[in-house]
Amino acid sequence: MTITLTVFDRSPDGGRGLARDTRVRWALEEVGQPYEVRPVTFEDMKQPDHLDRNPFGQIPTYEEDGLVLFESGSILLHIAGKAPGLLPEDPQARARAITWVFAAVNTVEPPILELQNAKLIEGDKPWAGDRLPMVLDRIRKRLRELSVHLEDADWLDGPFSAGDLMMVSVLQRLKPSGLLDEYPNLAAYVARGEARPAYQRAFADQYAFNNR
Ligand code: GTB
Repeated sequence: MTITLTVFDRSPDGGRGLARDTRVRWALEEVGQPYEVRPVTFEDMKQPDHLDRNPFGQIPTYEEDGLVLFESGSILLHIAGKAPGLLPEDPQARARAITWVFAAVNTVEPPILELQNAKLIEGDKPWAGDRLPMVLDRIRKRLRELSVHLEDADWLDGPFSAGDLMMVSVLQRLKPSGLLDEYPNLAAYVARGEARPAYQRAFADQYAFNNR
């Protein structure tokens, strides 16, 4: 069984690990599953071959024995469901870990993505200066809430899980903004995730790939 991920041929971040293949690589490393990558350019992503894998023309996609998946959250849950290490056995703890994956992509990630849009896409619009503080407020609200929940725990709900993997991946996008440092327990939480050997391997592989 060969697993193949599509990844940026050259990630625009030059290998800082911010593209969404990193979270999938990390999950595969956590469960000890080898994989191959298929690089695609921005042009390739919009061609029929890739649109068959992901109708939205994005990376990452995941192929395994004729199964083709897109959406990093769905891919993560598929990987986590097949091997021990990312989801607890206890049904209630498992359901809570899955809840945290959704919280990461559905509740915390959207305002963070808005910040990228506000800076990179809308930065030159006449109203950009008025909008930015509102976007920052929405992010701070989520960070405050998450910080209160985490308190001084290592992970969101007991042992490290897929929920932490996704939440750390989502929060990493904020590092350049400095916002994360306003919440020291969240900054430490992200650092804890990044210190995991599986993350280190995933990061090193995507870095080497993007700098080949
Ligand atoms: N909801 C989907 C998922 O979770 O898988 C979103 C997938 C997605 O946004 N993929 C992006 C993509 O394919 C790459 S990760 N974009 C190309 C397109 O839409 O045409 C987003 C990303 C890109 C670049 C950086 N960077 O350079 O810092 C960071 C994150």
